[in-house]
Amino acid sequence: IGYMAKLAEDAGFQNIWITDHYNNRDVWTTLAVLSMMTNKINLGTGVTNPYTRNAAVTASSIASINELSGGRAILGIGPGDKATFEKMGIDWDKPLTRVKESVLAIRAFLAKEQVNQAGFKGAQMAFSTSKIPIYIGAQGPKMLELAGAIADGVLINASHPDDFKFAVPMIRQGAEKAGRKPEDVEVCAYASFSADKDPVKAINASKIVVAFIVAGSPENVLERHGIGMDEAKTISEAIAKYDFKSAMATVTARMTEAFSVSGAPVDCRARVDELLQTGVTQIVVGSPIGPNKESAIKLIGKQIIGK
Ligand code: F42
Repeated sequence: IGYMAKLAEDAGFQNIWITDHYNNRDVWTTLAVLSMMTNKINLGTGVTNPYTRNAAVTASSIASINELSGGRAILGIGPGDKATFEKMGIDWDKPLTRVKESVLAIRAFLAKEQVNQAGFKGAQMAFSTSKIPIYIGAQGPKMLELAGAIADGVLINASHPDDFKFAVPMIRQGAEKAGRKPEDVEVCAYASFSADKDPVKAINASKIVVAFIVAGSPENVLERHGIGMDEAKTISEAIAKYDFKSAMATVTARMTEAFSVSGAPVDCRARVDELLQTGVTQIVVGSPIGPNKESAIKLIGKQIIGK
């Protein structure tokens, strides 16, 4: 991962976002290593949550990464992944309230204030840090509005302009209601991205990721992209049986178009431009990146970022 991070930094990427799922590699260990192996790229949690980690501990962790990296840390935090919480025996109680209270508490911790909110009773950090931006991972209308009201940025799991035509006005509404300028909130498209010189290879590489997105999408999102519940059900059933081959075979062109930015660099660049027109300000190159990650990072640097 250190090698890939350095490659991304050299290719001109500005931020690295590391996911937080209990069953995958630990986000803080990874960010600590990346802090030491990179020089200028920003490093963020994309995204952690207030259920598996206490907000005071999260404040200490992100402040430590900020110190290790020379001020390059960004905290991404969201309500978390419901499916994994069920398996961990964690109650997903009032996620909106929980994210809001945690963001405000973490901000207070990072300002070295004594914290007496969100259940804390006078807790306080013993060390100071420079300002760390806080981004919220959001999908639902209320979470998007909350992000507009209190966050420095919002990370949205989507790849198609239509999803941002829905999301951006909600973020702006949240910002305006809170008396902020909409442009104070960075809008990041956390996209499933796949680039290759050969567009067919690029699209094929995105299919397994797209299959999981289709299976996990709510009905209104599928409807927005003209995908039937029956089609999604076929894919979910194949995934439930670990039959990934059938799941991928059932992924249609409409699905890859809706749920990924994939193709030759020129196709990806055209989609990036469309996304930027909806009010998106940052594109996150998410899984799979490309059929070959290493060459895709270089290709994206040269032919997409550099254009
Ligand atoms: N989740 C992870 O666990 N790990 C990751 O690495 C990760 C990355 C990531 C990146 C981008 C991104 O957009 C999301 C990402 N996620 C990741 C998922 C994220 O944590 C959330 O699961 C995802 O964004 C879905 O959240 P959501 O914005 O749809 O919010 C949920 C909670 C929701 O239902 N929101 C509703 C809404 O309209 O926004 C509001 C619900 C509400 O109002 N609840 C009330 C409250 O107080 O919370 C209570 C209502 C009641 O009656 O109890």
